[in-house]
Amino acid sequence: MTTNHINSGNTLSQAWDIGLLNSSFYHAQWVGSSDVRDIYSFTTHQAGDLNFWIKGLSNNANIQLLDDDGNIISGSYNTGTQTDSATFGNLQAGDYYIKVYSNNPGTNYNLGLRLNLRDANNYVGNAQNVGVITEEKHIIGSVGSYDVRDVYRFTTHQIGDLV
Ligand SMILES: [Ca+2]
Ligand SMILES: [Ca+2]
Ligand SMILES: [Ca+2]
Repeated sequence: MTTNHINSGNTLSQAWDIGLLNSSFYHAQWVGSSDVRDIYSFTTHQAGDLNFWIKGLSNNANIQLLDDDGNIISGSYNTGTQTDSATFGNLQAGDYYIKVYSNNPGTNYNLGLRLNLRDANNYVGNAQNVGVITEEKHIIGSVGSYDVRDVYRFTTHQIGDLV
């Protein structure tokens, strides 16, 4: 555990830059009376569901998600040493801040961010529409750790065997 009190930003302009977030980020830090907030900045290039949290608390601290202008768009405010965790669905590509703060004597925290990309067609609701199938059709895509599934939707106008 680090007890470095000042090495993450105290203002938006001094935010600790995480850079491009395309999967997950973990960081251990401290906030409290001598360092009341830690602000991190990050960028996303694709829309996704962002889960963010702080855990391992010995005193209360809270976490907020801020937009590029510093407006609060989500947060978790549990009391005491409970983990604070929140999910912001369908966060659009852009620049954001995470703010961790505490007025208590101080606490270590383990910050976590996880972004599940919605990169095209990962859900039935945003399936890629292949259109009417009347003959053989080939579609090239990829799936993997950043893109765990691709969902396609198609229409048929006559009864047939799907192979
Ligand atoms: Ca700190
Ligand atoms: Ca700080
Ligand atoms: Ca809290």
